[in-house]
Amino acid sequence: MFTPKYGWLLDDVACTSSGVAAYPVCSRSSTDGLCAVPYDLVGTQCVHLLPTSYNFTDARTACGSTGGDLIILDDCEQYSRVITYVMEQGQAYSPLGYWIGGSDKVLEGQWRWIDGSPMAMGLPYWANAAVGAPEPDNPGVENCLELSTLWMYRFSNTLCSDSRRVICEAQPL
Ligand SMILES: [Ca+2]
Ligand SMILES: [Ca+2]
Repeated sequence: MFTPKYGWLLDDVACTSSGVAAYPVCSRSSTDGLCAVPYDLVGTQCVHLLPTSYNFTDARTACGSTGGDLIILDDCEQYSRVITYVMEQGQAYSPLGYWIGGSDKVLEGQWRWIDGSPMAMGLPYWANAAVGAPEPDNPGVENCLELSTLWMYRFSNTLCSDSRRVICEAQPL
């Protein structure tokens, strides 16, 4: 039968009591797997949505000011988790899309992540609409990568000068 000793809801002992070896509720020593504010842990990545829109270059700078950079989505499971997170977080907004960390600015048609790694093309990442050309389209014109809300959060290239909301990624602590 439960009998509080100190008037608390749980029958615990004071943190200062002698003879108590370790009480996790009294101290927290590990931050493994957690993310620095304002980032949230989403699967294996620390993710943060910026509250306002920027062009692609300014989006990278804005992510940098929060300790990260544009997110890299090169794993399909993680891509799915982040989409779910964005849909949950972005309900109050009606954006056209979100910048993520890829472009073909260096060499037209050669899509790369901002860490220099090559990007997978086609499905399941890139949008392939029933009308018009599949993404990426408009060669030489659209050189920056967004998750398009018009295309169910699939990849689309668009003008780097366009204004989009932003998904930032930071390294876990
Ligand atoms: Ca291009
Ligand atoms: Ca496009």
